Amino acid sequence: MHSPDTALLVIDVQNDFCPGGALAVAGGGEIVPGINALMPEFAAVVLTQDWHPAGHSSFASEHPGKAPMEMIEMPYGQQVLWPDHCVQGSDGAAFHPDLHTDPADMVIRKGFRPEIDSYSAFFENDHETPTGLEGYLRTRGISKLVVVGLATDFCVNYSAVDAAKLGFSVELRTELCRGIDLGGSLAAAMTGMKDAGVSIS
Ligand code: VGL
Ligand code: ZN
Repeated sequence: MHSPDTALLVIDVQNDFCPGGALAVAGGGEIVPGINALMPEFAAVVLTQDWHPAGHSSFASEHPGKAPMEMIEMPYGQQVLWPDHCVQGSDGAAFHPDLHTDPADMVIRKGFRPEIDSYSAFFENDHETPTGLEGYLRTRGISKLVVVGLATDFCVNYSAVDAAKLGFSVELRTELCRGIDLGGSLAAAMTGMKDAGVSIS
């Protein structure tokens, strides 16, 4: 059992990020049993859920002439264009069927504003619009986080780095994460997390 000030943060373990899904991460489903097994060790369990309206601005299908995995410049910076994924209420947006959701104290949804993407569990991709998770954790007396989930180089990375910047003590369990690895993004994410003070185990 971890101390009462430690939460497990489970990022985007949803059907669309698992094999067969719209934005499948290789081996995405493999991490589910290990994550389930960890849950009882924590005073708090928080799940995030990528939750986009149809026609979200991060979807390549909204940008004529653009293909998934191409980059564009958005008012808030560079944005990868994704295949349509995690559309609100769809099967793809649902949690992996084997993920234990009953132990979750909190499910936080992100990416619901049409004009901006949100990789991090804490801030949208402008790095300033909060999701409210920081306040939730602090008012629960949580100061330490163990982070797992999908995808290592996007939502897990952004969440872990933001958490460390906010002053949480953050540990990433790499065996319970899987990455997309787009043009070296996985190695860059690992370096970025280490530089931000995330402990990698
Ligand atoms: C994610 C790309 C787009 C993730 C979410 O969960 O890492 N990646 N939306
Ligand atoms: Zn998304």
